[in-house]
Amino acid sequence: MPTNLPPDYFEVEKRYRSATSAEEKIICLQDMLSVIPKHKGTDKLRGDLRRKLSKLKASSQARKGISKRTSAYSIDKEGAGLAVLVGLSNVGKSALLATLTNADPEVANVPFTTWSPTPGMMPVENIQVQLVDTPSLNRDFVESELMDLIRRSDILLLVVDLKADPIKQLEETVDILREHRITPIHQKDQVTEVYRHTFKPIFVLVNKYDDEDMDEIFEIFQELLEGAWPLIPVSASTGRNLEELKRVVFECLDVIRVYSKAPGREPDYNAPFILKSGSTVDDFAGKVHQDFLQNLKFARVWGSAAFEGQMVGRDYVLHDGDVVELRI
Ligand SMILES: Nc1nc2c(ncn2[C@@H]2O[C@H](COP(=O)(O)OP(=O)(O)O)[C@@H](O)[C@H]2O)c(=O)[nH]1
Ligand SMILES: [Mg+2]
Repeated sequence: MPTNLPPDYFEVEKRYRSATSAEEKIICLQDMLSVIPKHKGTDKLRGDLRRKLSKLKASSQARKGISKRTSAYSIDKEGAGLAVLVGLSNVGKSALLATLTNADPEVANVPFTTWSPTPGMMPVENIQVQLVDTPSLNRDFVESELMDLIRRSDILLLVVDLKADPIKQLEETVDILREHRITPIHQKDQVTEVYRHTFKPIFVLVNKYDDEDMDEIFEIFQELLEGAWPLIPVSASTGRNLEELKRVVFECLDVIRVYSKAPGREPDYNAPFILKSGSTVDDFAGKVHQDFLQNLKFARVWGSAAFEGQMVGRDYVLHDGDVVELRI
């Protein structure tokens, strides 16, 4: 690296390193090239940058040919929330998706078997949560679309392998995410430029916690981290602790299940409406049908109400498990 580069160059280079889209990278590379002084000492660097630039331009052109819809990453949100499995290779992301959902991803003891994201639906109590398996993170090649998917998610499940230096894996995974300004929500107060970051609830799934033989190793791992991370030890192979994982995911989504009921009829407990915690009768009416939202006179509530079938107004705050009869 030539030593006599102007400070502007390093500014742009920093932007380049944290750029997440090809377009952004192209702009940064062009800026870098424009601020580098042209002399013998910078020939090599300029050559490298030009090569990177033309490669990026070619691939972004090729991508523009395909419509955005066909991208494997344009996964439509379904169910009560979106949880994304991320981590280095071979930690068991695909194995977890396979045991937790109806999806059937390829699981293999070779690095980088998964090349595109695979969604599945994970039943949690009586709702479905969307779970997506992703290509293993690799510092040398991070797809911007993967980072976008992570930004769209409700929960990140960062998977590490308890049998293979989980501390190092955790650090490396977090570093890669941080390079893309994706920060765990519990570390928000450690960040100065808050507006530049996307904050996500992140849980560390400590996989391959197959049986009691792994308890001690897990305890050591836990002690070394000194409570800095919310950990959930699990095993995709034996199913150990997967119920706890589901419970945590459900709790983190911070949703309530509300059941609709027609006058004189029983509610359908298999088909809850999913609302954010703190939602009101009005929010519920909007989910059921626009007609209800516009013409609602009152509602009756069973569950959280002072007594069964109490009449409530539009701004009544609902609770998980409430049964609501909307009247127009
Ligand atoms: N012992 C054990 N092995 C596992 C577990 N989960 C996955 N594996 C193995 O780890 C390897 C990598 O799994 P895979 O799901 O493909 O990892 P990915 O690269 O993160 O998707 C495979 O050989 C799996 O059989 C687990 O809970 N316990
Ligand atoms: Mg995989």
